[in-house]
Amino acid sequence: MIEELEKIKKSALKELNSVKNLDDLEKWRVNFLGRKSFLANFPKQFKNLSPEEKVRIGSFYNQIKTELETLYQNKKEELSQKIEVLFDFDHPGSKFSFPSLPLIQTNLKRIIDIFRDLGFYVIDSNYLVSEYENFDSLNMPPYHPARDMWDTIWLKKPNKYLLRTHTSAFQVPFLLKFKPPVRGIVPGKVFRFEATDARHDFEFYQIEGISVSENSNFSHLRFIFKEFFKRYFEKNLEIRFRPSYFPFTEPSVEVDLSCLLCQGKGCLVCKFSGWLEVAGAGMIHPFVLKQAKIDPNKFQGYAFGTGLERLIMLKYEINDIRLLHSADLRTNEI
Ligand code: FA5
Repeated sequence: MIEELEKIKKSALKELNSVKNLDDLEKWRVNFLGRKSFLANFPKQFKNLSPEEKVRIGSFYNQIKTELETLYQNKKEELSQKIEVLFDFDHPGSKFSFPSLPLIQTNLKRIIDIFRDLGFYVIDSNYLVSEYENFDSLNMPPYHPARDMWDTIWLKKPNKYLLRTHTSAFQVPFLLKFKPPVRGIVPGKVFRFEATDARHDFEFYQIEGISVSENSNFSHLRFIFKEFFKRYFEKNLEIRFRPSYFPFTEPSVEVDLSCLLCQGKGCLVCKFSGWLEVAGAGMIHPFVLKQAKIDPNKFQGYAFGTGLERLIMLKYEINDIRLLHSADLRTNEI
């Protein structure tokens, strides 16, 4: 009988070792300590034993039973503290990985690197600017109707301050700080009080480019655009320069790229035109050069402002700009 008890103890310890969760532990309890278990029914054999054997085997039986009950309690406590992580091997789902950096940051960094390679300074700038910086310095006095081209978020206090509607607000501060000949970019967020749709958001990023020297001219601007697009998109895209109007450039153009989302066939993003506007540009107006204390008879230059999200949309074939600012992690897994 002693041998039988030892055998049961051995197999109970062995099985307890492989118990990994509370369900299995309950099965173990029923098997070794439950009403129908060998141990629970063992005392029935005592009636055939002599009084000495009853004492000897009975105390050995009690010792084993107490030991197994204690082990059971300890294991129960240990398993109750563990949070069980179950993995369904039949339906493992798709791999989930956090992007190291969101699309906006990685692409902005790439663009900054391209312009650095093309010989442009990079400067940081403020979101909050004065009315003079955003409008007056750019040839748009208070009565100028062109101010309506930018739906503006004004501050109540201090008044005459606003969230910049475009990075062009930094043309004059940039040129005051760095004297010509100079080339630089001002990347950053801009804000507009406007309704959103697939290609417009109320806050987005622009990259302002400025180049002033004795002979910065329109063909330089075209070259910089072509080179920038080639390096950024890593292929040759069709570029279109369309005559346009900005009070701070003369002549002015809008720059369009063939819509990669629909291969030029027409879609909601390109408003069924086959082209997507990605930048405004032109030769800097003499009025602006004078604000920066630069002699327009001696120096000339070009400027451009391109929208970062529009470029990302084309590169990654994203058909709604709002996805880029949403919390949907799938957008950044591209
Ligand atoms: C401007 O903001 C001018 N400051 C650009 C400029 C700079 C002209 C220097 C001349 C010289 P515009 O409002 O068109 O222009 O915006 C420029 C670019 O920003 C657009 O081509 C587009 O790519 C992007 N953009 C404009 N509005 C939005 C919007 N609501 N959402 C996302 N991107 C926009």
